[in-house]
Amino acid sequence: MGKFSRRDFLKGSAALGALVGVGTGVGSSFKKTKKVSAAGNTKQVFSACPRNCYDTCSIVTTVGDGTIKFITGNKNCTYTNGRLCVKGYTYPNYVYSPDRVKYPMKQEGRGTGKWTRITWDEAFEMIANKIFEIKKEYGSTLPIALNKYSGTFNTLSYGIEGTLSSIGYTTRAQGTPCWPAGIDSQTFDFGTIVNSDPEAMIHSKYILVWGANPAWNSVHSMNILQKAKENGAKVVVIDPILTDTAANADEYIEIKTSTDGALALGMAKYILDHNLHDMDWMRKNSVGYQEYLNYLNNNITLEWASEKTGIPVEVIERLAREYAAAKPACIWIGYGMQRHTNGGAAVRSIDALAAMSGNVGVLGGGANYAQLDSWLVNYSAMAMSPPEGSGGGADRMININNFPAQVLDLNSGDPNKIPIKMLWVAGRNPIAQDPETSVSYKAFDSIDFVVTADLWFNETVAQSDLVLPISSIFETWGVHASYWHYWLHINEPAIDPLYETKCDVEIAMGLSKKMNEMEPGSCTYPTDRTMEEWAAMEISQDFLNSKGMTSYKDLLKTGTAKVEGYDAAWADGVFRTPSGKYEFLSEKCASFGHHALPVYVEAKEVPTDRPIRLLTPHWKYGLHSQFQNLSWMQSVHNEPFVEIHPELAQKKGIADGDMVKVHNHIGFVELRAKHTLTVPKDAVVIYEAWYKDQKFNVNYLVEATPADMGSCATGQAGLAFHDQFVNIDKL
Ligand SMILES: Nc1nc2c(c(=O)[nH]1)N[C@H]1C(S)=C(S)[C@@H](COP(=O)(O)OP(=O)(O)OC[C@H]3O[C@@H](n4cnc5c(=O)[nH]c(N)nc54)[C@H](O)[C@@H]3O)O[C@H]1N2
Ligand SMILES: Nc1nc2c(c(=O)[nH]1)N[C@H]1C(S)=C(S)[C@@H](COP(=O)(O)OP(=O)(O)OC[C@H]3O[C@@H](n4cnc5c(=O)[nH]c(N)nc54)[C@H](O)[C@@H]3O)O[C@H]1N2
Ligand SMILES: [Mo]
Repeated sequence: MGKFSRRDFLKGSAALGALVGVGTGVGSSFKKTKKVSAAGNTKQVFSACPRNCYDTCSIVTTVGDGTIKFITGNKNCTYTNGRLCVKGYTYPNYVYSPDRVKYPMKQEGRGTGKWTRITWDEAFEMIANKIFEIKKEYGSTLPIALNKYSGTFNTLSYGIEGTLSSIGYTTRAQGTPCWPAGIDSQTFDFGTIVNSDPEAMIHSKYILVWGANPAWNSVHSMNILQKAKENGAKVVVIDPILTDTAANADEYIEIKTSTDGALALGMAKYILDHNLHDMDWMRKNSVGYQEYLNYLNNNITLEWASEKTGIPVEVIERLAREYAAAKPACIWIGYGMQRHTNGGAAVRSIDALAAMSGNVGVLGGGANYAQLDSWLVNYSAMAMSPPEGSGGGADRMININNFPAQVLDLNSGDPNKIPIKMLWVAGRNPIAQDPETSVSYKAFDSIDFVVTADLWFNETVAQSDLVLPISSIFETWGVHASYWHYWLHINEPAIDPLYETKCDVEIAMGLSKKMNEMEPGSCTYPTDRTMEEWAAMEISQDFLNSKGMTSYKDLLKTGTAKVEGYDAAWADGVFRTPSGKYEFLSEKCASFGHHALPVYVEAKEVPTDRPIRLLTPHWKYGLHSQFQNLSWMQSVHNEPFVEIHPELAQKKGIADGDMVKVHNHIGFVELRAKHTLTVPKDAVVIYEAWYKDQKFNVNYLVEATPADMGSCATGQAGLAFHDQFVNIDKL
């Protein structure tokens, strides 16, 4: 058994241990697709989109004469349902983009753009020399850091983790910017995260989309919401922004940012007062319900909830009544709403609302946030152990959500601190995506040697000494799970790797081989396994057995198969908490310094010198820094903008289309203002979008403010991306 707990990398979650509860004995009932077409010399292979996205689509790729002809969604996966998103359909452009990193290259002076092509052998030798030098000087490999996150979630991209473990103990970025506060909440309440199969939302009669924007971030779920509506469900969106999801819903509730806990508690109070709660369910399945009901009785009023949230009392009452009366009613808890200093507490209040109203464990119900139960994979390429007697004793974890500041601290020259001398970046673009961009640049400057493995010359590559060219998913093998739906996909290479690109595991093996040539026995990572062999090792036997399959080759017939048993999460009433019940009162939560009950926690106070809230949610045409670097994007989206309510704009003398400066105590950006009634009057919205060949980066304005929760399940607190405050002035 390797030394990894999956928390080290998989969106940082530790709550993954229990891979139980997967339906067994379910016979395989796939449509057998004919894979090799008779027409001409084209063939079809199954691919999978590896991006960090709810939807994780299964793809059918048509290949002719060794090139990708076209791609489409795989119908065998009823979630993908034969369709891709606007970004996904551009994959052929992505693969054949002239902008790709084609060869290993070294840069003469970081940020100069003076790149010279080198051979793989030279690249591996440079890296190996640096590792040996560090080991000699420090007696351990702790000065080597790995910063890896979500550029790809192909489980076969976790390779460099294994190589680094095979040389000794190193420093790792731990945690996740996505969703940790909510994971902790659900860990305290349910024992871990398990959402009902999103496809089961068609059975809902009432759906609250609470702080999520699937119209942009999970487009395939919109299809399910639409079906639910056709079946008679009402869809209500709760968000400070009138999003495209809200525009497609039956009702939009504008809530004051970071007050969701008050709305959930207010609704629960109404339900309790009107005897609409499910006492039987609570008695049978939960602990601490009496304390929770007392808290509602003694502390919560509808007037208070209305004042906090800005939602009229009558509206809260009606929402509560409708939600409690519709059986079943489902809540989709988004990641956006928990990126706050009280986000974890808010999710606990929403969980409690679902539980007290009898909507947990029922088909079409749930407090659906995320899941990792379907990740029935072996992480074979990363599960390696350090050699006996490795110096350092254990890997050193530093917070991914405050990585630059922590690197600077270690590199401050304090003789008691082991510095970071070498950094390996893969599947990450920290200069673009991390908060406090100015600090990121300084942190990179303080590190001797930076290697980045990527497909593109992104902002982080620009700050590296060496770039290693990565092959796309169409050029390698993969096994892919989602954190939302329950399909497990296999990805077969569609074409040979272009140029001199390699996938992360091939790089891991190549480095191991080089190190052993130079110093025999210095790295125990395998050196000569094929990617197909790794793929064969990756899928768990339990999963194959449950589908009546014997090997990964069976999965290649359909490209995908569903993990069964999750139509209604927690239907068995067996929770993974210490008590085995749903915990309204959680001692574990208290042991992490929070209240044991799902109480209201005040929002972060608005600073008087920067009174305007900055929201930086995710953007429809990009996935973080990805896709937006491609030329096709320029025709639809080529200039950064800030959305501002006309009332606020008028106060500031800002006309629609004016250039403005958005600034605070840590930085500023200059961009064009767009008037819109869809944003709150006390906030401005800048999507965390990226622009080709432009220096614009909204994260110059974003401070590394921790969210309230995350350290229990992911090792580190989340990031309060949406508790940022700025000023705005006309330029
Ligand atoms: N202001 C603000 N900032 C945010 C957020 C926000 O809401 N607001 N959201 C945060 C969230 S939720 C997230 S998840 C992070 C995402 O931050 P990152 O994980 O850094 O995200 P990406 O830009 O998707 O991917 C990083 C890089 O991975 C590369 N890559 C793709 N495939 C591979 C591969 O197979 N191998 C290797 N080695 N590299 C590959 C891509 O080309 C890309 O350059 O951003 C966070 N940043
Ligand atoms: N197209 C596209 N799809 C993506 C991504 C992408 O970058 N682009 N990123 C992927 C990743 S890594 C992630 S983590 C997910 C993110 O998926 P989401 O969490 O859905 O993403 P966000 O857009 O950051 O936030 C969703 C909504 O939360 C709202 N929100 C913010 N604060 C509050 C609050 O206090 N209360 C309430 N009720 N709502 C609030 C925002 O206004 C926003 O509309 O999407 C994934 N899918
Ligand atoms: Mo994310």
